[in-house]
Amino acid sequence: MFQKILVANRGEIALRVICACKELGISTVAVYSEADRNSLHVRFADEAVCIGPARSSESYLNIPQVISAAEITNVDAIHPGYGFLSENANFAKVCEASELAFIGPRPEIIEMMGEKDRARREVKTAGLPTIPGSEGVVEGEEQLAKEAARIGYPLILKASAGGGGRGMRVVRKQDELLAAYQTARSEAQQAFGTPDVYAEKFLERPRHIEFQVLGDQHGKVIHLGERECSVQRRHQKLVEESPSPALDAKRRKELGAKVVKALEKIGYTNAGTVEFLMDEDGAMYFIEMNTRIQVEHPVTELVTGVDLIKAQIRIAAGERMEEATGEIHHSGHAIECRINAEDPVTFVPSAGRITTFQAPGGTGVRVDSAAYADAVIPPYYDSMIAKLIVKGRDRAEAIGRMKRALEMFVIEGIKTSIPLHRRILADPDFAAGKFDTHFIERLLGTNGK
Ligand code: MV4
Repeated sequence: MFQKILVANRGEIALRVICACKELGISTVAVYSEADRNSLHVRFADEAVCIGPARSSESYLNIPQVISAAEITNVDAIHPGYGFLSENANFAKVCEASELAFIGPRPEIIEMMGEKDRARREVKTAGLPTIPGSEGVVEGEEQLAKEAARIGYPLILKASAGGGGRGMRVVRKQDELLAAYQTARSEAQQAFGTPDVYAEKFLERPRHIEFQVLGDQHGKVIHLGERECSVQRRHQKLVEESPSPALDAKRRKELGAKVVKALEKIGYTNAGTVEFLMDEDGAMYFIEMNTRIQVEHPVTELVTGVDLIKAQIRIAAGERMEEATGEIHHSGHAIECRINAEDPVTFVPSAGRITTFQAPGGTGVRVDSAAYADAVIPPYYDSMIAKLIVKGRDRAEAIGRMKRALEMFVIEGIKTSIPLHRRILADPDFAAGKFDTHFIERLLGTNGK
């Protein structure tokens, strides 16, 4: 097992990784930017190294600085958290070359899943259902016309190097096709440095459901059920839950088995998430795979009892996973609300000093946060300041528990999304589990703006 791990991240996830290390008896090294000197991840790590100015490109994204900090402190491994360097195949390669274990999948797998059209092809070959679409990248106008005729309308053009909602264009009729293709290519070139796009049939009102997986370095893959992530605004998830109200035990078992088989074929290791869209008829199709631990991992932890960060560390250290998928016991229902430092109406980020921070507790309530009274929220990073996660015996109990926890969460000095979450939890369609990815637009009576 590792003796010392460097945590290449900040905020709640850095603290979460430090917690797992402490429980495993592993020493920790925090890295921090000049804006994060007084952060809790710095306070609770055994050692801390300042790696640069506030701007992430000069600190948390600065590979030479992170590797130097790892070498100076003589760590065995690096946990990248989510965001920042977590899905950077080059960083994983540099770690390998520096004889530091990267706590995540192998670089070739990160690369494969980062090329979205390639990921789609690979998982399709490995047996997962994909949305009808082009065979890989659309190479030129001739192929575009052919693919569009085959797929039909509406269709969606997606940047191969995109993901998470960036670089997409919906095409509703043939006379828009060519212009959309050209715009999509130039936007992809601008944003990602490659113009490659692929095409899929566009699903109008999908639900977003994702499977959590773990793979060890001995060829074994398991899944830990799914998370429902349809409640989002502009591709930022607001509420996640497990299990999904839209999936029954039979379908979970069927699709879960396909996911496990596909990832064993691919040779997937460490934690990962396989994203699906579910159409109005309940059919599910692969869209993307994320090769990192995700923000919403706690809902899976609460319903399975598995500590996913510890699992990641053990797997990276070469341990074998003991349980099979069928030996993971699922119980109850978990919901997470992402609390952001932002205006609940305009969604404008709200940086500044937190004056009051009274987090709720009690039965079935977990708060993952690095915030505290008197902390200053800097304007440079993601606006998420806390995750409020609850567990109940069933969905109704979890909703009741979340409502009371939101009522008892007091944050003053900055604006937060807590009032928006209270509205979501009070909505009859949310309570009935009847929603899709357009739920927030309908709730706000806007198109998500
Ligand atoms: C789609 C789609 C409809 N049809 N693909 C957005 C994020 C990226 N992971 C994929 N996305 C979508 N892909 C087809 N063929 C609709 C979306 C989409 C979406 C997906 C998941 C969660 C929220 C979303 C919000 C708008 C659009």
